[in-house]
Amino acid sequence: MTIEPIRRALLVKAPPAKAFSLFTQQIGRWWPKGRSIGAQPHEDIVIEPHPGGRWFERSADGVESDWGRVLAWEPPHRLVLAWHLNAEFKFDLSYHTEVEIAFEPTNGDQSLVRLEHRNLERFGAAGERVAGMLADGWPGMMDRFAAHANEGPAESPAPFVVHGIPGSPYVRMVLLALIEKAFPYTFAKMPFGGHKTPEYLTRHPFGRIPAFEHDGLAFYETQAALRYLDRIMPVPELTPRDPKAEARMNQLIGIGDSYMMPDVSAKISFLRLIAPRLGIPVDEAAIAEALPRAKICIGEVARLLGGSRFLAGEVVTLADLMIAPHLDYFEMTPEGHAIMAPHANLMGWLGRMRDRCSMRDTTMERLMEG
Ligand SMILES: N[C@@H](CCC(=O)N[C@@H](CS)C(=O)NCC(=O)O)C(=O)O
Repeated sequence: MTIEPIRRALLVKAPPAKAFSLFTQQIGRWWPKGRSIGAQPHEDIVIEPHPGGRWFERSADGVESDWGRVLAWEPPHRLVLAWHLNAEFKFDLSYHTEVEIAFEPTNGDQSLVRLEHRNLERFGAAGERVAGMLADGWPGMMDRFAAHANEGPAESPAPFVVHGIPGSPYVRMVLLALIEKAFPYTFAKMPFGGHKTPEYLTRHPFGRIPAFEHDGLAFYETQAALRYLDRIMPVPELTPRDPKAEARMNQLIGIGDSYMMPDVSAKISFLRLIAPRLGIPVDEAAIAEALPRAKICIGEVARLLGGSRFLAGEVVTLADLMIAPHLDYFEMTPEGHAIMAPHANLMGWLGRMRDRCSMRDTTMERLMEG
């Protein structure tokens, strides 16, 4: 027997990135007090921002009561939660129904937010009864969320502006961080060559991209932007708390900036992927000259990754966001593919990174479209 999922769709006056962030980071504020499972009303409700993360409430006396786990964390489009509450609304890992929330852009900076609570037959004999309770409960919850999103909470951040050119790995690194954090942003796209105009050189006297503006601050240097974003929007945390993992992250960021950029990206990827689009002749000697150093870069990143899921451990950090754009493009070149393919661990990591919404939304083609 299957039971029809509970579905609810509504419009909120916020683009998907903001709606996603309000849903996940402020759930403790819009979820009604007293409609939770702990002995005391909740003080906060937390959805940890990564697959496998906990979904739980915390009461004023610090007691945490689990609700479920994060199955998919794909800001700004999709969130899937495992609801591990049984028919009596008690945490029980043997009960597993799924709640999916999708955020789609609509006209005029609004989002269509669709919720589906499915697999209700897994409640067994209690399925119809629980489905009835959920069918009564979810609309009110979603209305509360919409009211919260539509009020435009005072602390809604000013949008972060990125000036740059589609296809630049460094521009992509910042866009990745913004999307991972569901932070509102504007991509001020320039044509190729725009970074050498007198107007742009006032933003970035070295004539590199990207350059940034946020809330009265104008600056450049990608690491500075990523570290700034990680301070002003600490969820999800992209800097490990463990000093050794942080050292590993910083080492990889250094490898990216000092060794990978000049040989892998500025030479091989640029000449193979960008130069032909711009009618720039491909300097084969420059590629051949860069290859031995590119091999060292790849060997080192693969060695440091080892058996971990991500570059500085089991969760994504700034290192992943700063290396993935270099290696996504490099792997598309024949030389890059040949160097990377033998490193199964690195290819597995690249696959995990390419599966993320942030990577899919920032391909050269996607950025050129918008
Ligand atoms: N250190 C800079 C590096 C930025 C950079 O090298 N950007 C490249 C594009 S990915 C660029 O501007 N290249 C154009 C040029 O060098 O003229 C940062 O971290 O932002």
